[in-house]
Amino acid sequence: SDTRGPMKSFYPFVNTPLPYAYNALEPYIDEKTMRLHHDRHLQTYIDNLNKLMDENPALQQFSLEELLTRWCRLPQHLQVPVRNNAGGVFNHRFYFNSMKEPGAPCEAPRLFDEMSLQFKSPEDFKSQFKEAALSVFGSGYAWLVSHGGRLKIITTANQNTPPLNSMTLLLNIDVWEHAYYLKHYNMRAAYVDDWFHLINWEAVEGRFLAALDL
Ligand code: MN3
Repeated sequence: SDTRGPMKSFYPFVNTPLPYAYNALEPYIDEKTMRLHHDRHLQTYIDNLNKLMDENPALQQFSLEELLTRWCRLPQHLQVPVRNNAGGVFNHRFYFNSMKEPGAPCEAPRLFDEMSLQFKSPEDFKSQFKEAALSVFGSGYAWLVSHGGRLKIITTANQNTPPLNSMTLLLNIDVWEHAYYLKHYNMRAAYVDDWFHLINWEAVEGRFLAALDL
């Protein structure tokens, strides 16, 4: 899972490479967008988080995930910077790791069964997820999560992360304009439609099964 075990990461954080080539998501997401998004936008969150933790060594004991569950108990002047920068690192990694090159067969049989129970069908899930992604005012994310044994679609503003101690995160889409503006201009709906071709359903299925403790 992305929120437990070997995926835990600690200060100093490094910008791990994408799990695919920068142009692997063409034609749905272009190479230039991926280079800017990973090498500049994510890098900036990593640099800012490392700087914050460099200046506040008491934070260095916490993993990325722990920062995201503890930010509200930190001294007040650290709360927003930790939430924004740790969130910016976590949310981007989760987004990049939730995509793969288009075309290869890639399914999530157990999750699709559950979607059929809870959303009528995987197609109904898609339309509800798209609606959520379009509903984010300004910058943020739409997420598929498992919460109390139910699949839920939620949104977060800015770089806020859903509560990791009560929800299992399954999938997210970054709807900040930098995720799509070079190719799709201001047409977020076209970006979301294209992004559906890139979902790494095997990874999402893995997170779903881990949440069931299978
Ligand atoms: Mn982004």
